[in-house]
Amino acid sequence: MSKDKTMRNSGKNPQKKGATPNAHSQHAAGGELHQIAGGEHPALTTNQGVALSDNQNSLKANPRGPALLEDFILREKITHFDHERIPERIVHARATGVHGYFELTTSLKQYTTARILTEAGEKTPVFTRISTVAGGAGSVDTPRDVRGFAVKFYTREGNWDLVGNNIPIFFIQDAIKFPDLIHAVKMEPDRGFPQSATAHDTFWDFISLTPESMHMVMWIMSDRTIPRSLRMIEGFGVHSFRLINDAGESTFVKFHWRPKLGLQSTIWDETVKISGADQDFHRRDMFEAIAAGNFPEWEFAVQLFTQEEADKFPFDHLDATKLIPEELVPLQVIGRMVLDRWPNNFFAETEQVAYCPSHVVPGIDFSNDPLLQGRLFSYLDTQLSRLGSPNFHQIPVNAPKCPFANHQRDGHMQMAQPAGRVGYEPNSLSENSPRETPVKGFHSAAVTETGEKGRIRAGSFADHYSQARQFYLSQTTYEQAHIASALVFELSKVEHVHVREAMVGHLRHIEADLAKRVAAGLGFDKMPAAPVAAAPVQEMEPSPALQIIGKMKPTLMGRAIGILIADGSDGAVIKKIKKAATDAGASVKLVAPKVGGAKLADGSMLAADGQLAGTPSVLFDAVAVILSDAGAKALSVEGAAIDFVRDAFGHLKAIAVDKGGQALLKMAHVGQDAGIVDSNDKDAFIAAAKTRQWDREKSVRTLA
Ligand code: HDE
Repeated sequence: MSKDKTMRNSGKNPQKKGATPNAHSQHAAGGELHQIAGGEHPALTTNQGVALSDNQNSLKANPRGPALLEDFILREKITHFDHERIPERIVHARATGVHGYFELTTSLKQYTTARILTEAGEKTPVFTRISTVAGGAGSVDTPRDVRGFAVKFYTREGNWDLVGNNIPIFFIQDAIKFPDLIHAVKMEPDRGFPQSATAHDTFWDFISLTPESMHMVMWIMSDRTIPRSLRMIEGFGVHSFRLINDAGESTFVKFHWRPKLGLQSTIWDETVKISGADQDFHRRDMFEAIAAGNFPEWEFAVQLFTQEEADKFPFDHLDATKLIPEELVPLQVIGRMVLDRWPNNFFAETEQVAYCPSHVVPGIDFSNDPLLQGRLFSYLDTQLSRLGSPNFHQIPVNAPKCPFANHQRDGHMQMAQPAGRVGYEPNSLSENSPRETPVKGFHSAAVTETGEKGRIRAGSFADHYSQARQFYLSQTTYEQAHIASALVFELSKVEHVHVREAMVGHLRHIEADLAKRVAAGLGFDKMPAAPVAAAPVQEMEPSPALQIIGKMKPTLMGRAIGILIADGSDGAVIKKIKKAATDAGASVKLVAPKVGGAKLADGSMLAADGQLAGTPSVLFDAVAVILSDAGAKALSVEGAAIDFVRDAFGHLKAIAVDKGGQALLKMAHVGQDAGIVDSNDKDAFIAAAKTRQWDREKSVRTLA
């Protein structure tokens, strides 16, 4: 074949019968040409609707010659590609977004006019985006980090965005500190790392100089920041908001989301290994759950309180570093959210969705929390730079689902085509142009503001340690140990000794034993000095609702069980365990040295769901190891098999074993305890799998 003789259409990709039509083709102009292409599918066109004859070869002066500038098809395609990325969010770049609905179960009619909170039984569509904070869009799902929990309610009275986190408080009290906080936590600017971890000098330097962060430090060092699944985290609106009723009276409110599957976290060593085994661990978990019809669900609850009640709190509810303990103001469950539809397109929806705390509806209003007040500015501003136009509300995921109309006009990427001469209000020229709604339109709470103008931090914001202490003392001993160990881990990554010392100094105000444990873990031979506290530390009642372990649910719903098998395994035992786990609500995966499966004792082949080296036990909540004696022997020299059982044990998981499984445990030097269960006793295994073997932990690692 001569060099110049080329195959013009090589690489053509015939579309399969019944394949999903390309949604983009809906926008292509109709016409004969577009229908005839290939007979069954729409024509591939340029963005101007011109059908392409060849999508494999650019236009060249001759078959081996230079490309021609005239190739408008190549230029259009490459130019569009070059501009595919938009600036990622400065924070919360990495996320998972899902559609669903909110259903009100109890009316708050006496407190608010907001229809979404008054019509029990009514369903409102939502789009929920759960994110990490510090890492970029391509970072892993599982760093130790706060999770953003943002919900856009498409209500009949306009969009309401509740842009919260999975922790009910925040690092700082005033929005003016936010850029400093974020510059400290993000990758260090000279070296470009770490990408998504808090365990580095600049973060802890800033924190150690910011006593108001100490309560948040307790939360982020707890296992709340290493969740097992996005379906197993709580969400909080954080700030106090106001509800306003039809008499114009306002009541303060805090918003809470509580997961139906209960809270659950991972063990730090497990988290570290998950990051390697599956960078998309949380996104995949959500995707698979939705695909399987296991729709995640949260209760929606409120804490309601008046100004008079707030005046009696031993803290200021306008200070976002404080929470209102459930024991002080109980939660009232008023609704639920179900997430049931994965987006069609990640970029169009999860990336382009634009949340703004300033998006509220009539009947909901803001408090004076200075952090919230700053956020009311920041989000609209950031959407303008991220999405490039004040018309970002026209992007389908952002557009209200109720009618909206005003006289705002033009701008980049204007999609609307308003007709007529009138683009202003008031006017007398247009009968049906939009007008004000004096009574039912948005009204702010009628509050009187007095006092001295200035850059002043309220004295009522001065207590930085009492709730940090309350949080620590409310934890189980296991959780306290995890907090102490996390602090030792994080501060061990800090090069500057004076920063480590300053942090331990703060801990002395929080709890003496915690300070001692961390100091010992860091190898200090004497206790660093405690800084002067701006307000005396108050002794507050412990709040068990702040625990994770106390909020775990004994269930296998939403959990995953891995069964390790090999050639010679007993099929009947595998089947029994699999059925028991599936009946209890778990998803089950078979793991074998080869993904093609294992040849069972009876000679039949059983396909595996995962290959051993790529499917470690960190991906499961409990495991079973079902092996023949020969299978156990063969696996005893496989590092991945040894790690499988050692990690399952080290991460406090239940392990069901038959005789061969027990042999592998022995060869891996894994001990025995109540969490190691005979595979014949399926009930014992299911019961053990519903929890973690907390007592085991002291036998597998030194906790600070
Ligand atoms: Fe945000 N935050 N934030 N934040 N935040 C953003 O807005 C900001 C704060 C939260 O899934 C940005 O659209 C300031 C508290 C979530 O798209 C930006 C302050 C809480 C998300 C911004 C805070 C949050 C963001 C970046 C201090 C919990 C992701 C991209 C006053 C209540 C939303 C964007 C999504 C995102 C600013 C503090 C939650 C820059 C100035 C407190 C869940 O506007």
